[in-house]
Amino acid sequence: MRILHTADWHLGRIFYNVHLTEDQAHVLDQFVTLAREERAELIIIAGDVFDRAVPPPEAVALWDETVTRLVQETKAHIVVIAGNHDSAERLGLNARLLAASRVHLHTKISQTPLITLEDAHGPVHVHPLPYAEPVLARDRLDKEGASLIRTHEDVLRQQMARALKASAGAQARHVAVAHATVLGAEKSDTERPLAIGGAEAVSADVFTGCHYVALGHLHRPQAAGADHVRYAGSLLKYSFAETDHHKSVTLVDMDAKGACHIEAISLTPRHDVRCVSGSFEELLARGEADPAREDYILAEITDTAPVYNAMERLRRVWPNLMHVDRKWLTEATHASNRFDSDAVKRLSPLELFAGFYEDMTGKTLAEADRALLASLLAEIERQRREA
Ligand SMILES: [Mn+2]
Repeated sequence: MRILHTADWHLGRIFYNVHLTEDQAHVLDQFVTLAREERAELIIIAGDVFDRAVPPPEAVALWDETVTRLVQETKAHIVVIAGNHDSAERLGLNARLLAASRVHLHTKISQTPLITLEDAHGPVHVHPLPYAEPVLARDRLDKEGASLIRTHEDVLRQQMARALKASAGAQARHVAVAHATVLGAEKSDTERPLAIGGAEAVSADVFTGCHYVALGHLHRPQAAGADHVRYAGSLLKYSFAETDHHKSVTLVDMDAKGACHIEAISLTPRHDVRCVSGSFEELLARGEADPAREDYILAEITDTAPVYNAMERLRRVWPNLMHVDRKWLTEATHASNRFDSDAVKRLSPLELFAGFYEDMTGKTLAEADRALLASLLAEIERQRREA
């Protein structure tokens, strides 16, 4: 069976005030072409289809267009699960009707986690395991409280047990689809944490008995513990923490016994996401010579002297400059944290401001400015008392 595995589309994502819908449409067009040309039999989207529970209309339209094209232009079954960013109810709209059109939307944990497909070698059992909070899973799967579900791993163990029970006795190949943090994989700061302090991590052995595990949630394409337990990674680079990722989708050829040949295939984004660092003058020159000036750029300026209007001036060379970091300012801010909080509380607003001014400019606040500030603070205090 030929499987095309992707995840974390985050349709409707806004990146520094830029709606990424056109960027997403650009790679999804390539994705549909790839699915058609590679003759995928099973297309898996492993959660976080949308970036938000209530996605903007243009994101919904892009989803509608892409799913319709996948159905019309391929013969594949399309299996979709909900991730932690998706609304189970909204993503699951018309799920029972769409199943007849080869679109299998598994967004609710109460759905039976089994779709049985056939290829030339026999059946393949696909187990979609949508994301659910432990407290919700306990309510839906464990009403009598017979087995306590406390962690994300407990949820997935319970989901896998139901999946294997539903396909009991079948000597078949199994594919699981899940949205989770599986041990042995590397996070990238962009994924919204599922729980505090590592409690979200799931051992890969919950998927024992599966021949391929199609994962979503972590944005870097990678294997988790074993080659056949794999994150496809996100559709695009969704933060400046992901600049070194090689985004791809995963093409899997599963043989008669369930052994998988795995290949990562890159799609070409409309804009790359990059960081550049140097003095303001260096960056201006580098931008002039940049063959990819339309990319999404974060610029770190190393100058210590103030640079007037850096953002606007750098945008003349990089029109999609998203943010300017001033290295010295960031470091100065860290240095100013040397005040412990008790000491800060004992300082008057005037002393606090004078300290801040000195940290930022390297100069002491002039006596005239100090007097002006004192009178302003007194006026604010007087108005506050009268209010
Ligand atoms: Mn996620």
